[in-house]
Amino acid sequence: MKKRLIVQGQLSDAQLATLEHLFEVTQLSKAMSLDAPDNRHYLAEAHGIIGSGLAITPELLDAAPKLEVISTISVGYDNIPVDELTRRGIMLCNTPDVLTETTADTGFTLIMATARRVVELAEWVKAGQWEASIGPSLYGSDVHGKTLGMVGFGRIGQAVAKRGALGFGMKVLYSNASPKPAIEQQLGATRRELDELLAESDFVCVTVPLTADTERLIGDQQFALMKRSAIFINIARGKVVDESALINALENGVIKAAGLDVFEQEPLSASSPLPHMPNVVALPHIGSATHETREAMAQRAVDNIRLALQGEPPISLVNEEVN
Ligand code: 8YV
Repeated sequence: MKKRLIVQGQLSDAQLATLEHLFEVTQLSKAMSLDAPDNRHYLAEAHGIIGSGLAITPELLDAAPKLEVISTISVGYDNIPVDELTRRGIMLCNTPDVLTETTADTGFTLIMATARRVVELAEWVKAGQWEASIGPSLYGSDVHGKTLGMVGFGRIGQAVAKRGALGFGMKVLYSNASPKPAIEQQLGATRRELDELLAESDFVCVTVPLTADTERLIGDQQFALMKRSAIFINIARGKVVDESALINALENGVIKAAGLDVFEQEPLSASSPLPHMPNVVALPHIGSATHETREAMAQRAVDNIRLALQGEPPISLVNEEVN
């Protein structure tokens, strides 16, 4: 008998066909909660779940006693209780590597867009105010040659730093739990304590995963350490930052500007002042959202779940102790 799986995310027709060939597939809309009463019978029989933004809780796992693997179409898995999965012998697979360069491109887009005030100026042009938009009050800041402080220096952090150091001649500082000697040498980067990095950087770019240790890592105290000319970039998770402290810092000139792809609450609440601030560029969490990369992420997730359910090692297994 074919194993059963639930799909709750964007797969191409070919990817879906691969899975349907091997498994009994149930597709659920993203709008529908996985453990809604109508879905309980699918959960009860499911051996695998594949999707993005999956809301996984211990209660949902209780309702899915046959579950062997969850394959998330994302590199981050802060929405999934990994320890709980491990305890139950359920594999968790994610999609690292394939989104690194695209997400780093997004980070650099935000660096450039905030520094050169691209969105603000484009609005002036759109409004037919060309003349008004070219005075010194709307000049930007240079990016090349400045100091880029990376908070977190994993795959994505290093890829942003490469762009800065090799493409823009930036001096790179990084804070990370462990030193990264090879890339330090390649980029001439220096590891710093977080406080020192914040004080010295012109651009502070956050790429740490959201964990109990990094939740609200950046708050009032940290913004106060930054230069008043500092530009703050977040392409990690909104909850790494105390968002009211960020709003306060932007409103009161504690820092100059922010480029944000992620927010404490997503979708961003309509009452948030952030997207309306002239010194903010706010994006709707599109770090990895290109056709090529989303396709590659979905393919990785399909390969992971296929291998896991066929008893072979998946390509990217988060909780290796389960296998
Ligand atoms: C995802 C992301 O696409 O991979 C991640 O962790 O943040 C994005 O690339 C997003 O989480 C939607 O699933």
